[in-house]
Amino acid sequence: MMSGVVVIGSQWGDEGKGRIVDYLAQRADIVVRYQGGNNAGHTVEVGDVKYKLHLIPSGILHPGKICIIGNGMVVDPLALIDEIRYLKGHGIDVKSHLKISDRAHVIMPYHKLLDELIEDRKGEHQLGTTRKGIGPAYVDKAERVGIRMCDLMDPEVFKEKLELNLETKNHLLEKVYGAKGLEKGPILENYLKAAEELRGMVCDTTAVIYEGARAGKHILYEGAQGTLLDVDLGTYPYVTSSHPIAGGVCIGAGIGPTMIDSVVGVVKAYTTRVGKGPFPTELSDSTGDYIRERGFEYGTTTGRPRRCGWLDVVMLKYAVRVNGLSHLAITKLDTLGGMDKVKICTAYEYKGEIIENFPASLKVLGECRPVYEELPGWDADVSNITEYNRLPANLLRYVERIKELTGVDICFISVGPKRSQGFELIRLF
Ligand code: 2SA
Ligand code: MG
Repeated sequence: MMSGVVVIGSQWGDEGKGRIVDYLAQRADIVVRYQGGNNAGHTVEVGDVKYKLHLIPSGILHPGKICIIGNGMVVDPLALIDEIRYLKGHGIDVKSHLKISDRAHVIMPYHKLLDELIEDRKGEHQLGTTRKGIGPAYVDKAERVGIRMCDLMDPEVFKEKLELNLETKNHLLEKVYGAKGLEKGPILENYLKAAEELRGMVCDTTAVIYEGARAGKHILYEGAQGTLLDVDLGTYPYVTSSHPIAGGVCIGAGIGPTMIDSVVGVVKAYTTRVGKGPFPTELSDSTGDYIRERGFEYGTTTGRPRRCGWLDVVMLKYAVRVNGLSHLAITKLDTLGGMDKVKICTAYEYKGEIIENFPASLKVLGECRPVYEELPGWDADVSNITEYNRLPANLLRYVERIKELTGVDICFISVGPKRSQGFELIRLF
């Protein structure tokens, strides 16, 4: 039996990680988020309720699990309080189960403002960020001027760090961006009030995880965004500022690699991307619209329509490699139903040559043309099938083909968002 299982996105995010985490969380004791912040949008359907989570691990939807916001995350305290209230409104008690790392960085109002101003100023070179202040907060962390949760918990330290930051941030806002600087008073008041509400949950989460692991507890690490949005290994600069890949778990949860037993890459049966940047298999036609409408491909956080395209195995094989994936979980196979043929991109054509390696250069990636393999499609409506053996043969053939092309075992497939619409093929916990 495994004790540390990682779930990451193998594409550009929105692969359905929330759904896979929700399923694995049944048998987990602790569920940990290790990077990103409320830029994430994890949708989980339980009964008639469609939960949208941004900061709190999806494991919170199962009673009794310990959920952790790891040190690698950037936390907007006001957004977190809103999310705690939202869940409370659905009868979910967060406060007694959530632990927030005292080392996690705090998203400040100037981070959000800068995210807006920097994006607007970039014009056509915009990244298409979620404008939640994620990038600027990680910049401050790397620049060593960030404010951490432990600082927020100490009014004196917080005030001092806020003053220091406002001096440089206001200079930047006023002199470089021609915006109005921010006042200290309201920030201090709102943030210190939030601090009191969160205080009971802030602790050294590395100890909770380590002691849990030593006691044989099952620990699930929940990635946000996806491999191709990783600041090191993604389609830079069209990436987020954190490490969604499996390697990010060690840093962002504060554990060693010996504590990870398996890494599940969540793969959507096709590809989507929200935000800018090259996308070789993008379908800017009626097939793309068909996928968007059937798959409800709109940003969970921003509502933006997602760009849709065929499954890209060149990209997926890259994700297999940089995450060391031990298993794949394939989601949203129902969305592709009702088509005569479905396609899988198995290589790229670049300047008349065939390449099978995902390129680093965005200029090269932008000029890559997908080479497709065609497979027969399956019925439009498969989401009411509850027995694996009754799934259409062509759907299973598609799944099998992904396994052959990647050389990775498939542990789970899903044909709908509900808990009953998933099939476990290999048990991890
Ligand atoms: P940011 O805000 O600095 O992290 O944006 C940088 C890039 O990362 C992308 N990004 C995402 N891509 C897919 N899903 C995300 N979460 C939300 C969702 C997004 C939404 O679940 O749909 O609602 O729009 C997510 N978060 C960040 C982003 O699009 C930029 O390309
Ligand atoms: Mg999402």
